[in-house]
Amino acid sequence: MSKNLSPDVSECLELLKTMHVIRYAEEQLGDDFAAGKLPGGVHLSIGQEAVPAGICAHLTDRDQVSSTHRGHGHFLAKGGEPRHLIAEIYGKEEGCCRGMGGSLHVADYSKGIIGANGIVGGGIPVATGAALANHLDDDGSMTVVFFGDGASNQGVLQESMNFAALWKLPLLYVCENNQFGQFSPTATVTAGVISDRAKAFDIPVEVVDGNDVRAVWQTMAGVAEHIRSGKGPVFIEAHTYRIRNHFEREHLVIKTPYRTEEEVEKMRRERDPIKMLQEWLKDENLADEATFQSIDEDARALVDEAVAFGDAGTPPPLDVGEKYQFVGTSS
Ligand SMILES: Cc1ncc(C[n+]2csc(CCOP(=O)(O)OP(=O)(O)O)c2C)c(N)n1
Repeated sequence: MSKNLSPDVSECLELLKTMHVIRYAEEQLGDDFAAGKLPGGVHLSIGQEAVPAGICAHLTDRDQVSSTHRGHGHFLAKGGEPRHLIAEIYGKEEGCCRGMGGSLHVADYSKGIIGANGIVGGGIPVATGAALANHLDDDGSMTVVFFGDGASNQGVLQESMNFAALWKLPLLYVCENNQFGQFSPTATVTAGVISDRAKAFDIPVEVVDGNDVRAVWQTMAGVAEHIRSGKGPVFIEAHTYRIRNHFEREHLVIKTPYRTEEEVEKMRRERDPIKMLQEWLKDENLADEATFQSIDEDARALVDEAVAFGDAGTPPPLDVGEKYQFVGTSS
């Protein structure tokens, strides 16, 4: 399925910018949470940015993505506006769901972002329905469902794979195997090889280094072509690593460590997808520090603008329940 096609320099720089925007937005949200500024919690995907960046680079607004509780990166990589994400998480009317969804439910249908989901595996049946619509529309569009290694143990994944394989749905399963499900190392709660589950349904499988954005991009180039040509679903297992805690207040509730500081530090040092791409570009003499700095500054400016937009946003109206939750109650 591999097309042997690699991203060119300008595509690499685009990928770098996408990863920077995700990183800055999430670092900002982590700081905001610590400062008590957010009305809800956040699950950050810092360290995992290469997966949504490399996958979504091959999607258009007509394609759909469904996501997880760790969904900011999917939202941004699929073209969601940083200001709509930040305003949403700040609980403002200008957010992508009018501040009613928060981090766990970010969505923007105009961009094909059909929703993050707080229920582990909950995005899988939603994506199956979207892919059925793609199939019936027969317009070359496709759906991607991102989910974690923990979600691979949910029964609904098997139901979806059975249906998608039989109907040859244009559906891509992307399992972000970040080595943990909440506070449990994956190996202690998940039997076998995750992508082998797809083989039981004759769904083609690709396993990729999910911290190497060029590898993810390259894998997706072939996979998207395969899916769009009507050959049915594909399963990608992307190996990556969650640098941050499961959620931002984890240290207050988890007393028994499930990984060492040294391990996290080593991953941060050696396997950061942003550093990995920059080092490769430098080693190949394809980009220099000045280019990196300018991309970094552009990404930071986008996030700063998003924060200002969110700060200036409108708090929910006092009649919020009546306005958004109940239909047809007022005459
Ligand atoms: C159906 C369901 N069961 C349990 C939970 C609690 N929960 C929230 S996140 C999580 C771990 C999910 O792990 P994984 O799918 O690997 O995603 P990751 O957090 O690693 O991104 C669990 C068990 C939930 N939200 N939904």
